[in-house]
Amino acid sequence: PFLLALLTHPTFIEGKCWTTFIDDTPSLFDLMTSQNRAQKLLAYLADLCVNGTSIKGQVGNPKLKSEVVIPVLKNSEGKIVDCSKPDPVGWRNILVEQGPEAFAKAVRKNDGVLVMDTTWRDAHQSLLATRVRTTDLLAIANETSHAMSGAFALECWGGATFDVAMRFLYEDPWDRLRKMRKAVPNIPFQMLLRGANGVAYSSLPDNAIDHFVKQAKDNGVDIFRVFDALNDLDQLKVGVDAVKKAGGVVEATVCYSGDMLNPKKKYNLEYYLDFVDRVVEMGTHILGIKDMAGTLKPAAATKLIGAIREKYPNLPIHVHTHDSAGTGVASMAAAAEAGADVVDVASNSMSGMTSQPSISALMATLEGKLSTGLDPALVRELDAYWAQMRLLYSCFEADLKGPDPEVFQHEIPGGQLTNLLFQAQQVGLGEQWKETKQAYIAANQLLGDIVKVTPTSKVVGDLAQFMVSNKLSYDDVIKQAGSLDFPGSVLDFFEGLMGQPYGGFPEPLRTEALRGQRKKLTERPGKSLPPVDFAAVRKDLEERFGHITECDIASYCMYPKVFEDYRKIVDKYGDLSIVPTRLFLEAPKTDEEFSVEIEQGKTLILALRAIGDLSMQTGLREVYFELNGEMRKISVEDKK
Ligand code: 3PY
Ligand code: ZN
Repeated sequence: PFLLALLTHPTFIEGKCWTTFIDDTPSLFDLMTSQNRAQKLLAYLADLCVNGTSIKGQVGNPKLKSEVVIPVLKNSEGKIVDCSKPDPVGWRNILVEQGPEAFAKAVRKNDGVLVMDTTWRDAHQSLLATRVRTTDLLAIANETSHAMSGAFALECWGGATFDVAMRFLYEDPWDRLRKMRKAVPNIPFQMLLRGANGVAYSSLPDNAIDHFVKQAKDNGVDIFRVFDALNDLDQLKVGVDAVKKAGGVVEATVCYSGDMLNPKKKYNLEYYLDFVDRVVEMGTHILGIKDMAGTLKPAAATKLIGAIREKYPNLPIHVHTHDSAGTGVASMAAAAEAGADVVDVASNSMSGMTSQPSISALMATLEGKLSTGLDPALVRELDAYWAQMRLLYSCFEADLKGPDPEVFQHEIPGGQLTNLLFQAQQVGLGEQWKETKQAYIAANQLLGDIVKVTPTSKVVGDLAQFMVSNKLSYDDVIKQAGSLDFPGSVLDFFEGLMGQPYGGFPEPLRTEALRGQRKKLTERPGKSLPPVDFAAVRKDLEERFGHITECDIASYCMYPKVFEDYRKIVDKYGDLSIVPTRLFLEAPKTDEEFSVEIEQGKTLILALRAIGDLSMQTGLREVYFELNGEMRKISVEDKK
């Protein structure tokens, strides 16, 4: 690339090159960098043309064929809102100026009910396999900062978005966070933190959690919803303490499981009230109630939130649900009327079923009773964008057809339900899907009716799939436990690597499954993990990858292999987050012109001109692009 930059430089072409020309012409290096970038981008596109998509989970191509249109926002009075800059007004101002305690007090004092919009995190995690890319969030950021300026928060980071960004979208999650923060300075950002697991699937050393949370806070996260997948308070505390140290808003969270209205169920009102007492002792700014499967029925919401509100009049309460059964709007309305300060919703086109309930439906339900502080017209206008995104990302849809109250029986969390359904659809959705749901119920009973959310929901799901593929009933598992080759996640759970379940582990199943080959932890796993030596990690990564930031170190500690693979992809293809989504997922048509802004003010005009024949000797094909008027040839291995 440097030689190309030199040879194409006008001074060189004119033959006026002098001996110190290279040293005196730093722009050559910029030119080299952009030519290098262009070359890497062409390498990605050429591979897409020859081998098709490499994005896991993609079935077919985006349904959206036209350019994405950014809606012009018109408020309820018919006035057009100027969205050329972000809105300066919002709840974040109180937080930044007065700190977390004052923010929490102001939230509690607010009349009406606030909403958190989950569209940028849980909604697409639950409906579109977490595949929404940074570029598509930034494209609507200014409009969002205006339309949602009265929102409690945007949930936009953490959960599965962290590893999916690197693993499947070839993006840096930290870069996403910084860019979103810059584009939306007025609305608080919330992330989902899996307690002592950070954003991973098992426990990390405590200092890795502290380090991760500090980077998250410094790069733009304001509010941390901290949960533990077994409601294990020791595990939860690791996350809570990390957020306190980093100066963030703590939303310590209880996971709602089962059905509180059913007296035969394990998790009842006493259980939740006791948990809340402990969380209040631990010190939290806000109480989170996380109904990850959507089994919190409206009457249960009234009872649970009503009881907590009575006991803790000053504690801000924030409720989360999934709309799998179709009861989400009613449950969130009931929660709000029982005294919740904040409830979770998503943009209409990104709501419903395994996602959060619809924002406009909730606002209409509460009309005349409780105000959300949002303009319904602006909220709807914003959704015109998300309707297009749903088509753009159609190739990741699990294609749910309607709400299904069967969730009250199987209790599968929203995100996992879409995942399991997607897998079942790939093999025809017949008997096997029914069997998987039945097996999930049996697996949960075998494991002791545990709280099911990442990562424990995976344990139940893995055991269910193991039972289906080996044709094992509940009784078969009990009888044959000593000789079955259980999935790794089940053994991890039995070992205690995910914490301690309420009511203890099921015996003798645990002992028989572990067969003395693994320990039985009685304390949280992080207690016995050696702390991370950050200096050594930095040295190792710098030797292998060159420039390394604190955020890179945090990524590596969370997901070593995923980070390494991601850096290799970036080395090969450059920063792919700048590529428009349709082009990222679908090969361009021959002679179709498209543009990519590789850096501010530097746009490449591209067209695919031809794909050559396969060379039998080399296994390569040549792909011809026109780039800013010049022909470029890229050789690609044909993997098909
Ligand atoms: C996650 O942990 O990613 C979740 O969304 C759990 O509900
Ligand atoms: Zn959720």
